[in-house]
Amino acid sequence: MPELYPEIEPYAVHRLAVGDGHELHVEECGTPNGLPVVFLHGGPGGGITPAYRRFFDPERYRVVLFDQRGCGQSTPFASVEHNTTWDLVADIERIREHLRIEQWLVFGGSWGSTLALVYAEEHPDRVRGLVLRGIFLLREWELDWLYQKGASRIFPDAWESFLAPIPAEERGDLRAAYARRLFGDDPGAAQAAAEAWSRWELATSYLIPRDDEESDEWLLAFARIESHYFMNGGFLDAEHQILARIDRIADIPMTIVQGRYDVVCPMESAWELHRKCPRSRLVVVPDAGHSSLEPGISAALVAATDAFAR
Ligand code: STX
Repeated sequence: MPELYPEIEPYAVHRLAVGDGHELHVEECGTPNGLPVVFLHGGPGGGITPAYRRFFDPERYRVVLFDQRGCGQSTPFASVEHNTTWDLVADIERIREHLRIEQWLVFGGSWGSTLALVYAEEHPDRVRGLVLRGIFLLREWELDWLYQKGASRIFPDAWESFLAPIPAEERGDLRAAYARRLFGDDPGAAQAAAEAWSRWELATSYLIPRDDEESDEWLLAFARIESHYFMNGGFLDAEHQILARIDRIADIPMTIVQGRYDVVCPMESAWELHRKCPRSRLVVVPDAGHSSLEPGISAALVAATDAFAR
């Protein structure tokens, strides 16, 4: 993938106890005295992978990546106890303070864009800039689009597999039907539900289909944590919270990268955010869907972080 920087290993790895029994896996890559950036992954529950280190020039950036509560190498695994948007915002601050960083660039896609915006609105003085991709504002229509009716019309084949674990009489509220299985007392049913849930999202993430090889553990954590957040409106105080508070971050430089054919997070949200932030720059990638690892999206993200570093 020439559009990304070369693979690198972290120069430091931390385990940070953040309270409530949670411990976070935190990595630092690149240059210790470089420009600090924090990477916020998707899902919630998606975790980080080595490819995510490659959006940043390792000679110019000090890159901080971490697995959010309950996923990746953070523990306890797949836990949704004490796991809310506000816990994650507090964790980002704990990481920043632990690493003695005053201000940083905040980089996030999909759910990572949601969390980046909530964090920036709570702590605008800590944010030097925002690079956001596949904008997700966690409103009811965005959840319905992906998990009830909308994306289903574009991917009717994959949708059949998403519906399969749920009997017809429960399909009026698919998120609730899934939550009952993901958090019920039948581990086999929970794992089967997790697979169907997570594979639906992977199937809809790419313009050109890819085969993702995800472990059973990854499928379970991703589905459980997403379900928990989406059954609770992302723990936001109001459905339209992010846009209602957008004036708090009006002066922060923002680049938005959006795939034209993003079916997971349709471009309407990116457009609304751009319209509400007159100083933001919107880069629409004409031949891409949702994933940050699609070539056009990766190239636009690297161009955005390069521009911030200059
Ligand atoms: N979830 C959107 C999201 O953040 C509604 C997301 N979608 N797919 C992903 O994340 C992975 C790339 C982690 C699979």
